Amino acid sequence: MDGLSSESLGLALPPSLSARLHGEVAILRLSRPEKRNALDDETILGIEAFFEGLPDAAKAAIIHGEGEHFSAGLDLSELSERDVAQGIAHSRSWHHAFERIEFGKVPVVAVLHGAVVGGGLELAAACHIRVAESSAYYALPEGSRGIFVGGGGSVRLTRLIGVSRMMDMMLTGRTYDAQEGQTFGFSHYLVASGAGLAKGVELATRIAGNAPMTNFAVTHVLPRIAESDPASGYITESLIAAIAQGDDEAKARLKAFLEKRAPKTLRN
Ligand code: 1HE
Repeated sequence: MDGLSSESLGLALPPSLSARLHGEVAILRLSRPEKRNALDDETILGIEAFFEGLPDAAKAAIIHGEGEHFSAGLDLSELSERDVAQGIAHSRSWHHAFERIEFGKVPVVAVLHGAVVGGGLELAAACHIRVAESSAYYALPEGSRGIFVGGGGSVRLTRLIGVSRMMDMMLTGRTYDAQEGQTFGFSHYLVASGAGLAKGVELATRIAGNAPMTNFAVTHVLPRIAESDPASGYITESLIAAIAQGDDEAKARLKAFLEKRAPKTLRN
């Protein structure tokens, strides 16, 4: 994948991150393999800056990790000296950064391999699509470290795998492998070791080809509808459906289908 043509994004990022633009897909790589892509403050701010600063040319994004692991989670070496107020501020800084992913400019695909643990799993949960390689495994070692999740996991992971499964992971230190992760909803796609980035690029390129209003509706509106009461959900659905279908892009795509110029929806 490194051989693919791509250009630098020109963003000022810390050395723990690197970014490039491949076609319409912006690719962010966690580049601190010597520390297993542990997430220190600088990296979290860099992730926020990347998603905030995405150029208009980027229509989808990917986040993946260099080395043997996606991410070992929170950089534990930064943790020991924080008092309570600093702890709250730290957790909130992760929330702000990951909101730039979840409710940012473009859909985001996470490509997971090796350790996807603690804050690394919280980061993955903030993305919209997750591709796992067969080497991926998932854990929440916070329990054994005497701490709690702080990067949005209690909201996003409970949505993904349920309170019951998350409780087990945190209380017993249980680890799920890639196959279990696929079954239980951590990942959407499971691929062979080394094939994750290519699959991520394939999916992100397809996503980038959607009408921008559809991508906005799916990433910004759908999750809000899912969490509202049904009556509010139905009316919000009608409104966003009308907005999407009133867009010129939707009209052009429907016309193309009716004139037999668009692909059919076929079985794989
Ligand atoms: C680290 C970290 C880290 C590695 N913070 N430095 N996360 C955890 O509890 C997971 C902790 N890490 C591990 O269990 C292992 O490192 C791994 C299974 C991920 C990888 O093992 P391995 O054998 O490949 O690497 P290693 O020898 O353990 O680590 C290599 C170096 O990375 C080493 O530093 P060195 O200076 O001795 O070479 C490690 O100290 C360093 N390293 N992981 C700091 N996490 C918003 S709240 C979120 C709360 C959490 O995320 S809690 C979960 C934290």
